[in-house]
Amino acid sequence: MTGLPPSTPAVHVAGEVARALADGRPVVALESTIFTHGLPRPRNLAVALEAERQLREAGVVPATVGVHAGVPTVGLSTDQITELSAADGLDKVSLRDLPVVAALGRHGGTTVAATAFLAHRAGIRVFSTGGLGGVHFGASESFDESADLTTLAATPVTVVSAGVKSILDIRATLERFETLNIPVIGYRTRKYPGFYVTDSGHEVNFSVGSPEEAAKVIDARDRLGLPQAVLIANPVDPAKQLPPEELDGILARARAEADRLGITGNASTPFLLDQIRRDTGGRSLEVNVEVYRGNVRLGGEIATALAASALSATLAASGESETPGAPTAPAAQTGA
Ligand code: PSU
Ligand code: MN
Repeated sequence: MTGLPPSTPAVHVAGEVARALADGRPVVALESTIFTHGLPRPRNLAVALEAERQLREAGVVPATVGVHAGVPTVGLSTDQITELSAADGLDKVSLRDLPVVAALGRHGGTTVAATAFLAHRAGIRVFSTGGLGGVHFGASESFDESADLTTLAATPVTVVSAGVKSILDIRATLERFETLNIPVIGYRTRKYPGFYVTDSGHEVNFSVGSPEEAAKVIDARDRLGLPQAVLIANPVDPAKQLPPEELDGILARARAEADRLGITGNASTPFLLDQIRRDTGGRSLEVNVEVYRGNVRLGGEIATALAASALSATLAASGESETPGAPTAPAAQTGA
């Protein structure tokens, strides 16, 4: 693969996404690490395409974000998603990797950090993912803390997740969110979700009860000119979680195996998740998919509420009257 010709835009925004944003219709960004590094094949592709379909059916334009042949892309095509989900040796691209992978013309799956950056740059306000990066156990010695944290402190998007990756030090991560001025808001709960389980055992200080209420918080953040992301923590349905009483044992066994094999750094997440999947006979994978579905749904609802509130603000400013509660998003365009 060669480098980019000088005329190539730094970021490619798909036509469908650009048109929706220009029209004020709802758009939700989706990350690609989830299908390039997070989920096993062939389920990864099915989940990536299902998320896009789910959004379209709700009248929301999906914008899957990734790097294709060196082009940071907001709104990968179905062919590109298919190609990235099957590619071997593809890079996991956090924000610091973005210029390198772009310059070298490589393919990459973007993490929460890189996806949030690209989504915001394209003008997308809402991003749905599974679990965020955060503070690893032993970080006070290893310094292993995800760049998701510092990036979210400087990127005013909204990220819907089911908490942080299950293998992380959740208490320490919540402390870092506080230090970095990143609001963490439970969706209809004050219990911070634990990704595979509804309740991590940690509390957050606020909750919102509806997509409209979440949209109000986001609008307030924007009016204040604050640069931080708003995190919406959306727990998995309790009926679909992993048995909470089994989780500690599952995590401890996965960690012990990683220690035994000396697996560290960014190889540790894929290894641990795979261990957890084997240990649970595949149940963790089903929960992971369910968690993502719930976050995609809620992201779509929040994006729709934000689009409606922007529309009513525009109507109010132009002196036109607005039918209370009426604005609905026009159907999504399905063309590329
Ligand atoms: N959640 C998972 N698997 C993953 C990730 C999250 O269940 O692979 C990815 C996300 O893209 C997140 C990234 O942004 O891991 C964080 O990785 P790191 O800790 O290396 O920054
Ligand atoms: Mn790390």
